[in-house]
Amino acid sequence: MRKFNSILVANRGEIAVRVMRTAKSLGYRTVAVYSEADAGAPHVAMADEAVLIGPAPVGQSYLDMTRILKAAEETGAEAIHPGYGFLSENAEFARACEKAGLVFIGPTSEAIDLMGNKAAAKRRMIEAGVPCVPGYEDKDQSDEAFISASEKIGFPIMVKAAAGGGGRGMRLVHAAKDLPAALSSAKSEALNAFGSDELILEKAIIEPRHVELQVFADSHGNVIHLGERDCSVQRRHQKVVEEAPCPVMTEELRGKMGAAAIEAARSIGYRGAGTVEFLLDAAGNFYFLEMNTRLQVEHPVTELVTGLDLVALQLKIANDDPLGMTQEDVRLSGHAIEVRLYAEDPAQDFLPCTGRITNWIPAEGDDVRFDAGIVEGQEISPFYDPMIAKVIAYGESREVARHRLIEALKRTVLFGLTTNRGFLIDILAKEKFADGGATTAFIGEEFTEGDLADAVPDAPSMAMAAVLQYRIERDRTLANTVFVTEGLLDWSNGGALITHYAYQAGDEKVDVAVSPQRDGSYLVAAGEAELSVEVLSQGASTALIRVDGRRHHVQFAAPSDSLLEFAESGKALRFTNLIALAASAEAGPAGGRITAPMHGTIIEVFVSEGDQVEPGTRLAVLEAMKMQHDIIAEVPGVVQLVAAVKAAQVAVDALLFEIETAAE
Ligand code: MV4
Repeated sequence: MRKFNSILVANRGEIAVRVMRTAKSLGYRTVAVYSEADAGAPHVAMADEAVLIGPAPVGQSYLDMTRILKAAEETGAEAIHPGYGFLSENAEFARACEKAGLVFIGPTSEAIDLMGNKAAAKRRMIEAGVPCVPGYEDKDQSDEAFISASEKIGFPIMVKAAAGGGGRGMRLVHAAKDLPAALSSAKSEALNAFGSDELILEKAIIEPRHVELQVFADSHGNVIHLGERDCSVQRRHQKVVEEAPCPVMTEELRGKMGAAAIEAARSIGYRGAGTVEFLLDAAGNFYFLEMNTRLQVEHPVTELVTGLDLVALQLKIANDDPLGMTQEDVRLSGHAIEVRLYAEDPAQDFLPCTGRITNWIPAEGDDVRFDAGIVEGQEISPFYDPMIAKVIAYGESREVARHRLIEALKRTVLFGLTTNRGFLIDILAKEKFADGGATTAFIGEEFTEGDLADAVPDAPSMAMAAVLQYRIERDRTLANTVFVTEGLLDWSNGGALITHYAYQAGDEKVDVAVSPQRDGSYLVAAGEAELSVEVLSQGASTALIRVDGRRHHVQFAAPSDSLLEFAESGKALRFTNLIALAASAEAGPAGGRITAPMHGTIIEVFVSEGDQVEPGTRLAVLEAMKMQHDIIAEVPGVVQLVAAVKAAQVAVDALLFEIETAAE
């Protein structure tokens, strides 16, 4: 008999979907919890039961233990899987589950507490003989204690928040004279961010790799590792690319790191899935950094190289069953690489982007896996992490996996908002990455601001965009016409008709003139250039187009009369026909739901929830197409929802405000 037969997943997005996939396949009843913003989300549709736990903000929904425990009680759920983030590493939540008679699918609250403090964790790991970075992690937090420790450690030194993670409260100090200032600023940042100003010191490892070992421990004393993941490619302490195995791993080093990771888990009586993070230096020395007491975002690369289902293993352990396998049973084969596809704008310092995903056709294949928590038409809201999907490719070799991943990213249809897709392709294509030489310094070294800036469209792209816009308009017009003679589709009796489009290209406005030819091709004048364009095939969102003899596989979407979204090889361009835009500028949408009229950046927000507004009240300013646009209330009422966030990127049609009109 199993200890539990129903599982509440206390999470959202791709990880909630991922956990339920395995739970369902093993015959568990699944319960989703969701916020008002997620009513249409796939994790809700997928679950056997779903409970609305509150409004969009996480403090009132996914982070609210009381509401989640109440949902479990109401639905009779017997176990809770926390996913990652939210309550997954919250010892208090693990305790509360236990107290409520629920199985928490994760480690004990004691293990979470211990690993939640870097100083305590390091002291235990040193005791257990796990290699740690030389440093200082004692209770004495006086400047004198830190200064005298720094003399023994030697510079450069990393100052880190004991309660922290993700680089917050972290300072790199090169010389003794800079230490006191770094200590005081790190203390106040740590206190602010984590509610504790406890610090540790570590010798700074130069250009390390981030290599983490996946471990599993059951309640019968069995501990195994499933090899490593290299997560060195990060941006501001956010992982961007993860892979297994690590490109510079050897059998011997894996044996040593694996033994250290197993010892780390065994020495604290760990149970469940855990990840032991190490820094690996250029000489092959490795140092324990911290242990994550949850299933990680990047677990799929381990699944692909081991052939194991990590969520299934978690469920087995939570049922108090033995792992049923030994270290010798773990076989690593091939290579897997994962990238995190985000709704964010690399050209605007990676600002998150909110709005609707209007087109989403993932290029799935045998060795390509998409872990997505979104469906076409869904809104990426400002309330949660803007990750769209994880894209993971497997190959017999690293090179095969890398090329499969690039192709999958290129062939995926994705429109509606700005994403980091082009940036991901650029990373995967860099020689340094292809050679397996990327360390934690990779992105900083390989990408300048210029590399990340918006590409200025070239003449062939403008020509293809204009022809596509022309054909979409033509087909719409013809749909209302009774008789069509094939050969006359593009041809009027009076001779060639020329249709003009005006596109913004960098700082310039370019006139693009499309003239259909008798043979079905198009002659296009784009600024100074003259091009011959043939549409060889055209589907709903893809086309094969020949421009001056060169073939282009492109993707497109036309969400409105003026806008054509266009992508080639994963590089997205947005063509707004300024002529059509001017014509439609007056006809704004009426009513209480205020959406963004075009893609842009919110410069200012003037109202808060509960404010009374009148027709004409300025709600916000949107900067788009190098101009500022006032967002104006059109009905009197009370502001019910403010989704517009100052400095945030928004896509066309993204919800900005909801105004409840006064009752009659
Ligand atoms: C370090 C380090 C060098 N030496 N500690 C960054 C976040 C946190 N997880 C640990 N981090 C680092 N700790 C010592 N003693 C360099 C980093 C680091 C880093 C680590 C992993 C991946 C990317 C990184 C980027 C910058 C710095």
